[in-house]
Amino acid sequence: RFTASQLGEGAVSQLALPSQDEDVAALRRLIVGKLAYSVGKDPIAAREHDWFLATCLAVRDRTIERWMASTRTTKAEKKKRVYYLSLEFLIGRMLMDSLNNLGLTETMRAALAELGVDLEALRSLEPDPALGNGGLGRLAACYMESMASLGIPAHGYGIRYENGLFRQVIQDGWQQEFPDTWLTHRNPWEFERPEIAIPIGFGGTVEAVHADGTDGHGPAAWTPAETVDAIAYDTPVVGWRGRHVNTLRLWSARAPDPLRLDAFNRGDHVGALEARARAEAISQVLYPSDESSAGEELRLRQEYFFASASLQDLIRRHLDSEPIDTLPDQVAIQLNDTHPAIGVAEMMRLLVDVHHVGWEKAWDITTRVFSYTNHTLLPEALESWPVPLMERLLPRHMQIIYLINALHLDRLRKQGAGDEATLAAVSLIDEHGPRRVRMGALSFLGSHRVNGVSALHTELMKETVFRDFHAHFPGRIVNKTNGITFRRWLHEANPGLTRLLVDVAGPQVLDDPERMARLAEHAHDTALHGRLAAVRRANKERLAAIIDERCGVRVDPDAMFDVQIKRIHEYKRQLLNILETVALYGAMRAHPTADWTPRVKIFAGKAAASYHQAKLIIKLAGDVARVVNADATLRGRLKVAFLPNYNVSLAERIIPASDLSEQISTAGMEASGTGNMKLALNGALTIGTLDGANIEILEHVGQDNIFIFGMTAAEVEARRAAGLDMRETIAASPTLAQALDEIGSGRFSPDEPERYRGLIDAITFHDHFLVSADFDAYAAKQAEVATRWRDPKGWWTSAMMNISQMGWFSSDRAIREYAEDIWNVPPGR
Ligand code: 4GP
Repeated sequence: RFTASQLGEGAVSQLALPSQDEDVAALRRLIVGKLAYSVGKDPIAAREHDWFLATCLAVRDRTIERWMASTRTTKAEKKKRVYYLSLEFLIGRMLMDSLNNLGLTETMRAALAELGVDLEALRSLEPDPALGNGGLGRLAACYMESMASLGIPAHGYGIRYENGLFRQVIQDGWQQEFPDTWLTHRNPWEFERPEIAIPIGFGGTVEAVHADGTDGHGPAAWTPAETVDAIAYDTPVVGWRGRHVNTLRLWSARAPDPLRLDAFNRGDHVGALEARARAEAISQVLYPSDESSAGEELRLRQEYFFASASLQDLIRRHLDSEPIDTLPDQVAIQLNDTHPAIGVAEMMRLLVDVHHVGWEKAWDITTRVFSYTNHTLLPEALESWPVPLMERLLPRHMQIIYLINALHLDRLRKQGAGDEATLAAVSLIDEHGPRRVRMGALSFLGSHRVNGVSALHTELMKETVFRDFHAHFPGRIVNKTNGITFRRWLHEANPGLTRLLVDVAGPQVLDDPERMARLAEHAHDTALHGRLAAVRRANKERLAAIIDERCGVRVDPDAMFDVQIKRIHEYKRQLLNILETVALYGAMRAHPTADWTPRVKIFAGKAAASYHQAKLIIKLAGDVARVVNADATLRGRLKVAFLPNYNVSLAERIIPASDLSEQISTAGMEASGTGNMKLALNGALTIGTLDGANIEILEHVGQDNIFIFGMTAAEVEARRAAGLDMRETIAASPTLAQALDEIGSGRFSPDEPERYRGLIDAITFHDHFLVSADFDAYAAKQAEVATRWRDPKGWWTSAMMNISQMGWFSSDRAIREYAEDIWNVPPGR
């Protein structure tokens, strides 16, 4: 009933930019030129990968003039710049994103077709740069895109990891980690800047310059024992409609001397390279966020390396045209979590020691420039560094931190906050046990604004980790609920839905997502339901093919696709979902002829390499999948699939094909979530707890269009205080008891019946994540979901309501809020 174009063949940008695209022939000539002169290949000999490189280089060419124009305007108009410091940028593939934002997708498709090359084939050749672990890194990427789209002059600063997040392979049900070699075929998007080599020091000694009368506030001379160069690599980030282009500058570590020639000539070939290997290790691997002590020193080296390089770089840029004291008028620096927090001390060092600014003035500049985003309340993620490590690696910074701390505590004492317990709570040094520097406290003190990423999370920050800071610095903590870029997560990922929106709300919807609200007026229109269902169906067929290919599982695209995609973590409670799957399976076997709603349970996500329990949960998902998928009595009405190697491009395939979005974290633990937004934007209904941004999604879509269950954050707190032995709870729920018993007794792991005993015992005797406590509420909600599915009119009405109300969750809205309340820059178009 629907045309190919309604179902999403072809690019969305074409709708808005029908004629101004440059012509196909010019683009074709450009590609052939790139192939010859930059890749060095004759078209008759070129392989697909050569065409890929030539195409990317051609697209990159199309951004250059706009890039330079953007920079020129920023300079000429002395616009304030935003610097987004992040150890992670989970940018994903860039070809389709750039084409889409430049309005060139269809022109490119035609140009390549004339050359006998298929754009879709090139799209899948692109490596997916995984320079981040999860939500925090993906948020940084969405924000970079939105800042460019809004025309806010911005630079992202991070590390150019040779190896991003590991590639996940499931072998025998277990997760295995392999290096992710995204750079082997060269990266066509970046410009290497070997001339920008910024020296970064480590270790060594410090001497006061004029010790007399400065009370420790004066400059010091630091002589590092070791120096590593930070080399810049720049990638243009093009905004929507190509109007503005910003820069993502990633640093690569290089040893100043490639080898020790004397050692090499003596025959010690490996020893000659040792210093180099040590230096370059800094940008070798993305650090696994959930690990703590192993390789602690390398992590600190990474953090200081990129923070120092970025600050030196931005100060140099500022001093090209301005004196140092106008820095806060021209520069806003956002710390993406505490990873760049050492930047606060580094800024003080650069100002006081290098640029000869007095201490007070330097502190004033620092706090006006910096602001800090917190992304998690999990204690293991709140960074702190052992004082002896800091003293050895960053001796001058340790002095500076002591002085910041002394002045801060003095000020509080003067204000009458004398009691030592309070002072200990807000000290930069944690004195419980071996002394450590608290990076959250340093970030807080060094910033004029500290933000959480959802309304609930921000309130919890005020009540928990930053309670004492909040009491002394009221007003500093603000909320900035996360957002997602609709260019990638709607226009590119779901062209069929985008066309529908354009038809209903007009092409302006592509620029103004709040216009999606117009869809609400048509929420009951059954013809539109049909069209939405057809778009979803086409997306599900594509996903079904992927599931078949990667998991060897055949699924029915007419079944409900029930999806949980995110890092594997106990607080995210994939286990709750699996338990309910086991319970459902039991019920289906008990009543095989009942009228069950067909479901496909889809999981994807990586576990931190050292996180045993999370890896066991992956194994369990696989074990349950094997048994369920092989059970013919179900007649295909329940299938379970764990899709390996979850990454940005897989998310782009799964999300538009999802019917049900699982957002079931223990309340109070998921800071915000952004997958929840992506799924709702694409019309999936959410089953979720009152956690993170789920609460705000509920407020937008209304309680009839979302399935909320379970304990609130306050109830979780109370329950934890009352004790976590769940034997009574389990005894009161026969369904739960049976599911636990089946897993614990080896029904799904006959080869090793005791495999899950520990997992089940944990839930039974010390259920920190309250899986048991929320099970019945969750299972009951799932039954409601199944009933709603059987009423297509009700289901699609809710889906339309979800889509229509998601405009607010655009990262453009979030960035405008940062611009106004935090950075003090004009909020852009
Ligand atoms: C994540 C949070 O877990 C997630 O709720 C949030 O949406 C996201 O940051 C972006 O703010 N945190 C991390 C992390 O990824 O490494 O702490």
